[in-house]
Amino acid sequence: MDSAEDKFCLREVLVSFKSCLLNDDKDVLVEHYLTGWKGLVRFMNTLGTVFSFVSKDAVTKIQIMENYLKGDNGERYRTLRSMVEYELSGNLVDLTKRSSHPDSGCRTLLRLHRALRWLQLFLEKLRTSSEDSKTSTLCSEAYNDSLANYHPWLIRKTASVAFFALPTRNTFFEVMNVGSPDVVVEMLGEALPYVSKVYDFTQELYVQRNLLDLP
Ligand code: 1Q0
Repeated sequence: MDSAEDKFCLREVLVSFKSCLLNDDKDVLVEHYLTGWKGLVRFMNTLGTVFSFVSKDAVTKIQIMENYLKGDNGERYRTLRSMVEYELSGNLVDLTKRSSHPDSGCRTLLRLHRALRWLQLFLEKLRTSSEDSKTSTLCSEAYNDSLANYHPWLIRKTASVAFFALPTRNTFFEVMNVGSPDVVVEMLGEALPYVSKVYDFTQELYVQRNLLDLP
């Protein structure tokens, strides 16, 4: 069994998103960004096997990014800005069709970035929800306003079925391992602005470099 220290705590995960902001929020450290994602995946794994198709894809993408970080050009992948500069200037990104660089850092990170928008919307809905709110509804609303726009019908359908397996709002709050519902709401209020900053910075960078539609 997990010891108390091993138990997932959402506060720590969200803090990773704070610690990945650099230079007055004008850059993001890839390593800490991935640490945040790994924590989220750990959380998702506690929700049951229904979500394993989601966590598998997230793990694959985290792994692709970690391999770049560990590779010969790892220093170029230290921040999002340096990754984008390096890959674009070296023609290492497939811009219209996946071909010679099907798993570029830019396209892989874009998938995580879109998922981060879902997370931001979902946690904000949880934070402001009433005690009797249905998590499946909150989750699917957040999904429909974000990730669903990039997913084909079959994934949308599978996701919408999986959402019914989500635990209740109270159980969710307990698994977060932060404290009473009031404390969770307070923690989310403090931590979510950091997730938003990371999201906004990435979005701006991708808009500037015209990278939002990478195949
Ligand atoms: C809490 C419930 C989790 C619900 C997650 C919502 C997303 C569901 C749909 C995801 C389908 C993923 C299947 C694969 C999709 C790929 O095709 C797609 C595109 O990639 P590619 O290479 O085919 O172009 N991949 C993605 O869009 C990336 C999806 C990654 C999703 C990661 C979501 C992880 C979220 C974890 C957070 C756990 C919950 C934290 C809440 C804390 C509150 C206690």
